Amino acid sequence: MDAENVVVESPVKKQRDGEENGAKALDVNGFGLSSVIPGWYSEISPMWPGEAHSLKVEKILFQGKSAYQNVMVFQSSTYGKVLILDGVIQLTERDECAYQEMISHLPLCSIPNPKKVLVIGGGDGGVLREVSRHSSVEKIDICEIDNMVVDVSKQFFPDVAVGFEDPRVTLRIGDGVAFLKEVPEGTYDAVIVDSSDPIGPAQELFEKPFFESVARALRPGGVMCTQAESIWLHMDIIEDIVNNCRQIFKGSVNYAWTTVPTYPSGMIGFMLCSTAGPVVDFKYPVNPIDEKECQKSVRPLKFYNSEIHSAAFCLPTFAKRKIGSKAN
Ligand code: SPM
Repeated sequence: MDAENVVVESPVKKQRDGEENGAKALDVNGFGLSSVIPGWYSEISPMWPGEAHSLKVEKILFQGKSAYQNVMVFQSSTYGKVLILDGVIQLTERDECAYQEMISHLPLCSIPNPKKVLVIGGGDGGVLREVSRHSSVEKIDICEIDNMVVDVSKQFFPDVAVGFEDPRVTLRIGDGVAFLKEVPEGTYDAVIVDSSDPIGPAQELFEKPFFESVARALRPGGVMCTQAESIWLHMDIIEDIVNNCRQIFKGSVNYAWTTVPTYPSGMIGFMLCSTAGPVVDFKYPVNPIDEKECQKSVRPLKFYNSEIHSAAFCLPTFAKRKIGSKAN
């Protein structure tokens, strides 16, 4: 497939900008024209109205439709291969480290000796790759709803999907919400929720009943880390998440963030919470990753280190005013 104009509209169930539908948001000049440059992929969605990050497309490698979403992979000219779900960039080969390493090591380096870890979503395998670096971990369960994401990642992103090769990993294809309801109370030391945005198949992963199930599945002093959107774009969503987590998790509740150049606004946040029990101070990692352990792994860390761990919890003033007072 040659690179032509690539515009994929996101199916949005929950409008947050008052537009009636995605098409209206695309009609930027009254003539039904979008601001797409031929041969470029532009990420246009009512979730980030008025802006669209673009990447030059060298070649479209895969386009498919699963039972849940549209799946696309293309070769970009500057960020390597790119995985798109329902028109939204999930990862690029160049900057995926900044997301996968942080969503995994922020929680796992915050508690001593994590042994049992659950990943919800994360079907590309990148979080598994990172969790596998921890030698204390004995069991890694993953529940991903969409088998096509797993297959496409194994085919096009071997350095990411390598996470599935660890013998400690058990993959279940299914609904993470339903899976968690069946998990015996207190099973996991850590639950990592690597979801897409709160539209389409991931919507329930941002709602209160889901966080209640996560808290139930954790042992006392266990930790959750979930994708928690951008302070530049989605303060309303973040405030909802913080309010819900504050009510449910009786230990610590903190927001951290990382830079991801190919995500809208160039950053994305994480909500880190712990259940009542041994105190977890997320800002100061008690379980640093051993350099030697990392060298044994598939590749050295590219982004995470103990300094950036603590720095990730420093918030700009406007965000501190909104969420800092509610978190701790
Ligand atoms: N393992 C990588 C999967 C990535 N999951 C999160 C993707 C989020 C994409 N949207 C970012 C929008 C930021 N507001």
